[in-house]
Amino acid sequence: MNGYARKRDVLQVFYPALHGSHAPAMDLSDGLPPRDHPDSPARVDLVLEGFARSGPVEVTRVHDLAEEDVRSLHDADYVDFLLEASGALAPGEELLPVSFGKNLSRAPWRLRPGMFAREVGTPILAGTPDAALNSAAAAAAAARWSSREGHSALALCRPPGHHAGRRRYGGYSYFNNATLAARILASSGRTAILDIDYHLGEGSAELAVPEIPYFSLHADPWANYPYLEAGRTFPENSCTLATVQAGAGVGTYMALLESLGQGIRDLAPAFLVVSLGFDTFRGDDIQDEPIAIETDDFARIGAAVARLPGAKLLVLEGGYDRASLVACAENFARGFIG
Ligand code: OKP
Ligand code: ZN
Repeated sequence: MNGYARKRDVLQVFYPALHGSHAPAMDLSDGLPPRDHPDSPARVDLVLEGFARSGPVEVTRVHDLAEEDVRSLHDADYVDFLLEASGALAPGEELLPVSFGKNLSRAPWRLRPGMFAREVGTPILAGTPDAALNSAAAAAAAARWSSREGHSALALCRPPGHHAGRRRYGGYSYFNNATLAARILASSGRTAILDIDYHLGEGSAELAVPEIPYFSLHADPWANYPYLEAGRTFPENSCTLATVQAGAGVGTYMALLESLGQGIRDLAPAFLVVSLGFDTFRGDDIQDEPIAIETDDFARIGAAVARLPGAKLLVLEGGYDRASLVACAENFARGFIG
């Protein structure tokens, strides 16, 4: 059985038509001078091109804004803030937090990012909420299709979502696309999330519930983004977290993935949401502690994911090295198809 588990091996792809309305210019989170923002709109088409090279795809362009779905996952004042703040911005203007962690609910909207933001790498622009709601809509549409058909699908979400918490944005994420997809799928059958982005999706971990457990393989989250504070914990009966040590090669990586996979096999889910990041690639400079995964290695990763139980809902997260994205995605898809 191949990864798509369809009679004709056509991959259903859900493409957020509005993602380009979020195009941040700079990422200030590593200090000055700012670097070009890694989450460029081009990423989506590069990943699509990689999948399309591996075999036939059927692309559905999604135009909706999943506001109702998103409001079922995130707090009302958080969603309201993003919509209100963006509505007041000039074209190209990027709103960033000025100070953090205060109760700023009565402050002017320009000071309110610090209530909800994790860092200064995730700006709000005029087009950000539309793009983020549309990204969530692509995940939701893929989940609804998958729950109806029982087959695997790909949601080309951008902006990503796995760092977004119930009332928190950061790590280029505003709404948690993968968790939303999982909640939708869970009404049709047992569902779990597997996160193989380079980074821990601490938003997904925070939102995990025992009925929809979260499994993640990631670089050390204290030494890499999301740079957890000492002592930070996650719901233990809902999260299985595994760390890839700095410098690890594909052998170590695959062994860790296999052992996480055992936990998923034990659950025998009908649906597996896969938070799929290509930023584990060796050349992706988002990594603070580089690991040695080559473009070819994504074929092994794709094959290992395909062997796990359940229809797979692939939800795009990271992957920023534009020169390698097509190859990483193509190899993943080839391995996944088998
Ligand atoms: C989002 B996703 C490293 C800076 C990291 C933020 C990374 C967000 C990653 N020096 N800045 O998980 O791919
Ligand atoms: Zn990442």
